[in-house]
Amino acid sequence: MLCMKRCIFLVLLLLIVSLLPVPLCKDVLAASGTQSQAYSPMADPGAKVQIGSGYYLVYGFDKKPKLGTVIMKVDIFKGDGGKDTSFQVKGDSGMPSMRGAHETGDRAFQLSKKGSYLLPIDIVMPGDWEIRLTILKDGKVFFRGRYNFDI
Ligand SMILES: [Cu+2]
Repeated sequence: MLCMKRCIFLVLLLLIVSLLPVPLCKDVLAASGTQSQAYSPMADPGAKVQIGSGYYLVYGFDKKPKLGTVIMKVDIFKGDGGKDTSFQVKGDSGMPSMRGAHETGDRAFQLSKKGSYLLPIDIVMPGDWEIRLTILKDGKVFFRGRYNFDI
């Protein structure tokens, strides 16, 4: 009888131990936030990108991205055409082929007087680049999109 109890205890313990690492790994991956899959590819600079019912954004750069610093600009519009500045915009950038080497982590775009969201992006070497946008409304993620380009 004692042995039976011990066996059941051991089986339960094994089950718990074998199940634990899976959710832990998923949490760590989700927290790193650098997985491209979570970000949908966006249309090219200058084009309308739908970001949810009734809203779209248009993004661009102060010059064609090249080595050095470029300023990224994001304008968010309500369906009727007016700018909406009630969002929070964050940007992460890096090279997909060198994951983790140049990632800046999410940085906040600054709202300009003209109602545009601005963020300097440092392109530090030639190759494949990715900018990942996160748009929040009332502190909740509203949209995630990425722009991939080569320098
Ligand atoms: Cu690199």
